[in-house]
Amino acid sequence: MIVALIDSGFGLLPTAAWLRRMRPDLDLMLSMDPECAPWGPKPADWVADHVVSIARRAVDRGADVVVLPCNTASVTALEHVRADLGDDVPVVGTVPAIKPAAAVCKSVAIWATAATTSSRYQADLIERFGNGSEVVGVACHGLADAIDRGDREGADRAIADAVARTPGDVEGIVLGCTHYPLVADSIVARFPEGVRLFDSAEAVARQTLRRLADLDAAEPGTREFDDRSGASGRVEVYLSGRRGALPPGAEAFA
Ligand code: DGN
Repeated sequence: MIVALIDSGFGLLPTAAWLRRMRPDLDLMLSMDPECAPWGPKPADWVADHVVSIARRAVDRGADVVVLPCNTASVTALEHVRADLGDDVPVVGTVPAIKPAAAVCKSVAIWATAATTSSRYQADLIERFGNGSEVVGVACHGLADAIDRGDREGADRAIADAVARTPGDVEGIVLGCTHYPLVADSIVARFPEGVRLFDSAEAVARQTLRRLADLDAAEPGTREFDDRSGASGRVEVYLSGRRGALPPGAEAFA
């Protein structure tokens, strides 16, 4: 079975790492988009069309399941991708981890792209799962982009700017952009009194495995389940654009 993960850039890595840890035999197809990243500031219609076409290409290349380990893509494109691919290909989206955060923290900040913090979807999640806690959205301008470019100073500036707009008594930060776990240490270092971070990567990986199991149960034996007795699955990386290589400086976050 092949699992395709689609994000503008390195945000898909934490979910890929969980999948790899839990099911090392799975084949992974990682689609990143250095040519058009970041998606956060782009119009929602553009992101939806763009993500639909990347998902379609992944299925043409053999993906059995499509995962959007990207909040921006999930709030803007998830339903479009599901409608486009139909019932045969499960599509797994990402939801900011508001529920687990609000269950244990009285003051919560959701750090995410402007597309996510301003979405109706996020407002609904706060309403449903806020649990009476103080929950505020903080748009982190330029942070995902700095991470993709391996720009540590730019990432530190974007983090400092987000800290300045985060309530001083915050107990938990929801990493509502899948890029941000890659700079978790730098975020925690800004809160000397301590703060808890919550992200969705493990939950998205678990949901993906549930959908794979559903597929296998619905059509036993019709898909190739790679049984290479403990051998690692293949990891294929697709990058958009003419650069054809990891963004400059990317190794700084490796
Ligand atoms: N990783 C994406 C997210 O979770 O929202 C960020 C997308 C972007 O391009 N800024």
